[in-house]
Amino acid sequence: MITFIGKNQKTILLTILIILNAILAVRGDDAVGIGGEKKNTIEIRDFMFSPPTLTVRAGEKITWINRDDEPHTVVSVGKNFQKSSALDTDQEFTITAVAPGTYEYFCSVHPKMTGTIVVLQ
Ligand SMILES: [Cu+2]
Repeated sequence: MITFIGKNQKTILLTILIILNAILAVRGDDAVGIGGEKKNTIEIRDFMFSPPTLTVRAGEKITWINRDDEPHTVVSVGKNFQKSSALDTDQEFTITAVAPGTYEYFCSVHPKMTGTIVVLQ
């Protein structure tokens, strides 16, 4: 037997999905995209990395996005990951977390801007 989903039910389902996604997004580090892919985003705003410390699991991706009008970079203190180019406004930079550990990074244009990535097993 085939069950049809009415237009209204579809709208309700979609609304629930959007609300669920918003709730998860508020939690910050565990936001799940529509495709179910986990997204770890660090916003660069007002010369700060937000959140300043991000915890992820090995294998996950981390994306920085620059919301300032100034260019910023993402550079690993211990050269543990590839550094970004100078990111312009709304430009993104993504790495994949591989080895568990704690990784400090900074902005080479403004070295007082620092952040930490914690990669769990
Ligand atoms: Cu900067």
